Amino acid sequence: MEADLKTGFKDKANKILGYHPEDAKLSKSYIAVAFIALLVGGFLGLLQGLNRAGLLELPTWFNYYQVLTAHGLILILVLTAFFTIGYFYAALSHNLGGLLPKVRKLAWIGFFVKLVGFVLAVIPILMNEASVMYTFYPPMAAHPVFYIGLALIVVGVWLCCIGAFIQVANWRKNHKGQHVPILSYFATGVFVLLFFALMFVAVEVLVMILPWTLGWVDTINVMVARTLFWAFGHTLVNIWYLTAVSAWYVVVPKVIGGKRWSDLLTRVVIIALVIMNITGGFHHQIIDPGINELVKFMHVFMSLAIGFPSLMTAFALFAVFERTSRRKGGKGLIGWWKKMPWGDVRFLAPFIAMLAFIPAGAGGIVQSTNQLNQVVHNTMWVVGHFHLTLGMSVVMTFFGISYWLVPYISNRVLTPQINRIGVIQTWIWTIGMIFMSGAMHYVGLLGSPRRTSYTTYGDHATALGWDPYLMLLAVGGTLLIVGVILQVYAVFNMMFFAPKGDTEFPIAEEEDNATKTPYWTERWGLWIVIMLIVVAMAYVIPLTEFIVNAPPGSPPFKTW
Ligand code: HEM
Ligand SMILES: [Cu+2]
Repeated sequence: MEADLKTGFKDKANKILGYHPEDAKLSKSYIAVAFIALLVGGFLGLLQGLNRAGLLELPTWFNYYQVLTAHGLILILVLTAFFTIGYFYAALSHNLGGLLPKVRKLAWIGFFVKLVGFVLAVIPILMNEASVMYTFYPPMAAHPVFYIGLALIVVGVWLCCIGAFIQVANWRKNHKGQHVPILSYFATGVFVLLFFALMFVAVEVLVMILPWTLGWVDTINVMVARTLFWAFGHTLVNIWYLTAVSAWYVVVPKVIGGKRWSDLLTRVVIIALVIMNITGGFHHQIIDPGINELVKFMHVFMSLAIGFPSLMTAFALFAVFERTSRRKGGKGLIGWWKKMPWGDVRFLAPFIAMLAFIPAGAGGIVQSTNQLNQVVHNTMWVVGHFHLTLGMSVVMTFFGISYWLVPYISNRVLTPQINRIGVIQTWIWTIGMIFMSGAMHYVGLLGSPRRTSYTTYGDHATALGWDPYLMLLAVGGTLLIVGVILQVYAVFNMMFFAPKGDTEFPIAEEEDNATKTPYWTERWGLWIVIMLIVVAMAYVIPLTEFIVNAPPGSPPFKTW
């Protein structure tokens, strides 16, 4: 009887919190994989960092390029995909009254398909049959099993996209005339982008690379393959960004006890990012030959256009900080600064992540500029750039999310001890990344190439001049691995050992006097059509050109 009462009470509490045990299990599995990936990928990163500083020679059976391919793949594909899906599925479940059974099933099938795909991709890497880096540019060719693994990962993510679409469509059918709750609206944007971006890479892998590595065709069109890769890869970058931004807009204001900034502006930012995203791919191919300058210019324009919603975001977020702290009595020009909860990791981590996005975004503008790109292209600068954007802005936001999401899906609470570990972790990660990414940027300007195992080029003076910076890189990397260990410890502690209890899913309310968001923001069909038109504008002409005036195709090469 008492037990009945207890479970009855618990059910009610769960309803209020929107916590569904079956859905929580799904998210927990996704998040667990993400953080195991962080642990493994982080250690591989450390090996690279130590190697680049000349401190560690890697064995022939696990050489630098195997490590590098695995590091890139594990952190770029596994960590981010599993975290994003675990996080947004928790949001969909919480917002939309629990996942539909078939949606949950799709996400589970997707989970295992991705894991199988990942194992298939890793085996050839370990056997030294796939040192093609995570970009797998032809004409470098790996063992076909590597690409079969990648294709399965694509299918697994697609299943999760479809699941999300079914869930949102079902809710909309039952809630005619209502706005999709804001985090689910973000999720919709992210899954729409993923769904379409993956088509490019699916065509690249299934139609071009697999037949070529299986020997069914002799040659491959390298330009088409690279272009398809970056139409996907560039979009993926913005998918990470949009995921982080969702927490900045919706969660952080709640954590600091404030209100959300304009709902309309938030939704417009999402729409803008969805429409303008895919079309920036050529900024990764800015010095590739055979692409008309006008087309390159258009892609650069579209890349920079994304700066606009980013500036709107920056404005909105700082306005929220200021308003909230003034309400709490913060005075003067910067007095509000003191009222922020600096000791709360759920605020501190995403806040520093946001700050990091300022230099990170500036570096991105440098790289999108043709002349400046010539200076930094394929140097360590680029590696510094994406450790700042992805490794800092995005991943540290994910860390910040983990301190409430993991307790929420585990039905446990964040203890002061774990919060303290989180705060320490945040500072270690920040300092480590400043060292590592700073050193990478600078040594890149001095000419040190990316994706190159340690060498002094026969004690050439220029190469010797890189050494002090590469040493700083290794120092940063060592701090980061301490950060990785703390973070992974915190996540698994919160998942399995923290005290039981209910944790809130933090979603900020709108301001009391907020104007009503017009219903046109819900017209996803229209946004997708506009997106496809913009994509066609950017890609139809160059791809036709590459195919009609194709350069000689290339046979596969094993360059390692
Ligand atoms: C312990 C923390 C980390 C360390 C010490 C580390 C170190 C490194 C180093 C030294 C490289 C370089 C090399 C080269 O071009 O030769 C590299 C590449 C890379 N890192 Fe990290 N990293 C860490 C964390 C991360 C994280 C969290 C992410 C993303 C979520 C990430 C993503 C990448 C990617 C995508 C590459 C490029 C691989 C390629 O060029 O093929 N890293 N990392
Ligand atoms: Cu890009």
